[in-house]
Amino acid sequence: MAHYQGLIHRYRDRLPVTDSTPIISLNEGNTPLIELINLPKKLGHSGRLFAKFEGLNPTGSFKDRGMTMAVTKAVEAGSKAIICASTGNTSAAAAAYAARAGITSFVLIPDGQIALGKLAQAMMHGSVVIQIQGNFDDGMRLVQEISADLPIALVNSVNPYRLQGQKTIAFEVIDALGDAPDYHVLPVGNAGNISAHWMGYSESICQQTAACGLCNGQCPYHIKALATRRPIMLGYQASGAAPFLRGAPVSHPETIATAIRIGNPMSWNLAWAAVKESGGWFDECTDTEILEAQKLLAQTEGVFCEPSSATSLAGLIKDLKRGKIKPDATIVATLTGHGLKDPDAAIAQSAQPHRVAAERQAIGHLIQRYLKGSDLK
Ligand code: AN7
Repeated sequence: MAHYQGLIHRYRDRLPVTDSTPIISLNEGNTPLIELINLPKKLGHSGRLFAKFEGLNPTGSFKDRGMTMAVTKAVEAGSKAIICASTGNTSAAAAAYAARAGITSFVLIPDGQIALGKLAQAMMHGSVVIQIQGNFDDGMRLVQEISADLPIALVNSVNPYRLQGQKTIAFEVIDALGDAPDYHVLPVGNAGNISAHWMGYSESICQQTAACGLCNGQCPYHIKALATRRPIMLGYQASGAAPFLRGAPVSHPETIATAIRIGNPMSWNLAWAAVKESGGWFDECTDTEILEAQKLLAQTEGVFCEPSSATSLAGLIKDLKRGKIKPDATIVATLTGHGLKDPDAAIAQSAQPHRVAAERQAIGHLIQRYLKGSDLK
């Protein structure tokens, strides 16, 4: 089997690169599509439910897909430095890919509002970490101004190469399932990812839709097409940071899911187009619902994602209960980041460790109480 060398290598015929493009990669992509087996039963869902676990990318989030493209193109264009605003994961990815490329990265993060693992990554990879007394939206405005004045490449998702890289998630899902699922659900913050998913799915179907029905699937376009259809796209936001539900930017976004604590999404129009063209919708989840979904997934399936990522599952659970999604549908949920990114969120909501003497008897007693199914369980 050929050595997997990252998503640009794998999908280069569908990405804006040439043979001379210097590819900056950490072998990102090719993440597992894990079929959930216990949750569907619990939720009364007879169809198949898959988690596309993006937490298993090199820096632990889907941002690596976009960053390999953005940094590759920045280096190709001769940039010696990159800059981004971030709620954490973009800065971790920017820091790592800049290190790989041997260039400088500047990251603007909201003071005290990013998960510990992400901060550790940006610092460890040698990024210039700038904590601003403001939120992500303030940072976004600032990096746009700064990158317009200075010779620094902006690598937020307003950089079109970011979405180019991120669209490959749709290719992988189609490769794994043989076609698009019925529904694709994901969390929405700055809204680049839902836009990129839709781009990937749209590029995978027959491009000659006007001719459809005339060729019996035999025309060159149909033969080239990788999927026969596109999924219905469902985008879920945290209630305190839900501009797509309010119909306008939110000036003081608040949520425990700090990755999606964003009030003024950059890909507003693209995300609306994805949802409308696909026949989908946006909805919102409370912080309580998000954390419950995170824990449910961790404890029933063994999959540990960060709170923001669990928003996709929290929304899905609500829509399944309400009967808005067909009970036999094939569903893919993108789990955007790894649970290890945010240890504080996990520890705060879990059963705390037992503190006992380092003695066999004390530990034996404790274990016996669990085995008897006492109130501890
Ligand atoms: C885990 O890192 O915006 O809707 O600056 O880290 O494409 O913004 C992160 C976003 C979902 C939302 N899940 O994706 C950043 C940043 C996780 C995230 C999102 C983010 P978009």
